[in-house]
Amino acid sequence: MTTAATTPAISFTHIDPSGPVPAPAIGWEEYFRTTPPPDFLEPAGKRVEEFVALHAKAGRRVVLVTSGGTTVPLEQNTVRFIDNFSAGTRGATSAEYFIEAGYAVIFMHRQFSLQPYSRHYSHSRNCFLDYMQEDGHGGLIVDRKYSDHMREVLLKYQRAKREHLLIMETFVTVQDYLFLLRRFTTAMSILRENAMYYLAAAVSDFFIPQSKMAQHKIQSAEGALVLQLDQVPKIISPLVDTWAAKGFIVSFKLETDPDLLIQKSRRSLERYKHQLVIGNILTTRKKVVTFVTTKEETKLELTDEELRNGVEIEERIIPELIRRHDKWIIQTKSQ
Ligand code: 9Z3
Repeated sequence: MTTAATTPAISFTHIDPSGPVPAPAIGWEEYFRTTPPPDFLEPAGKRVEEFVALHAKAGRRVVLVTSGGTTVPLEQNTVRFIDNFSAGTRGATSAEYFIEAGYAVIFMHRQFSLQPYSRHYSHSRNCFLDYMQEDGHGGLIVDRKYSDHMREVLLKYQRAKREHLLIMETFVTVQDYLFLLRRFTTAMSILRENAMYYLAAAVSDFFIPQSKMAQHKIQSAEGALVLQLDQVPKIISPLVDTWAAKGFIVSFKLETDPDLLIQKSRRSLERYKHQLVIGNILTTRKKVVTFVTTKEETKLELTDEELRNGVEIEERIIPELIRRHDKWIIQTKSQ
């Protein structure tokens, strides 16, 4: 991080219309020109390139799953940041179903958010020690009441590892996310229509550009802090037009107001011209999602009983997506 310190960005114009006029959103080219890349970008990019080459050779489909929320740092030496909601359940669960269906998965996730396979245990109310027991001979075993389920998860996890079907890379800030997304999608472009992009991460719409960010911890001596955030460049645009040539692109739209969901999903499709938006409402996201294309809407919904029995909506989302990806491949190849 090299940019010089400036006064922290101030004024939140949604609340204070009489405040300073916000800067127009910068384009993605300017964003990448003026923002230093994270120092882990290249090693991560190389690992993903190798992963893609391995699966391209095997003729296997590869899906990039983004998962978890991005942070927006307020200071270059970051003490405070704004966070985006997301536990990473959608992404981690979907990754497992993709692998089961034969895809290789690039799991690009927020550090410490849920991960495939370990998700079954990591955010449980149990401490990991609760799953264990002494075996009476000085060793440890898994408590009998958990072992059937744990064996099932373990076997799936071991297969994913043995067959190199999963690579995991992490981001924290929205800046990390944007750089990784460009690097990974560009690396995947050799897969053409065999690639799917499943953008489930909750990405901040607003941020403080490097040039306007305080270098050191913002001091409280001057009283209240008012923030002005710029708009994050719309990254789906170059993703669709350039980076992910011919890939099948699925984005998620998150709303809290059900009246806005379908129209906002449609607008996103019209704007970026990708293949599918999956709309979901914060409070019902585990029970119902709506697939929106320019031609139709399809609702996938679990019953209360299914939810109680532990059915996961991703179990329905992924097969439906694969069906659409199959069609996309046939259609794109015949063009
Ligand atoms: C989603 O809508 C995801 O389904 C959730 C999953 C974040 C709701 P959890 O991780 O939640 O299982 O707890 N992701 C996309 C959110 C987003 O930022 N979408 C942007 C938008 O709505 C467009 S890319 O404008």
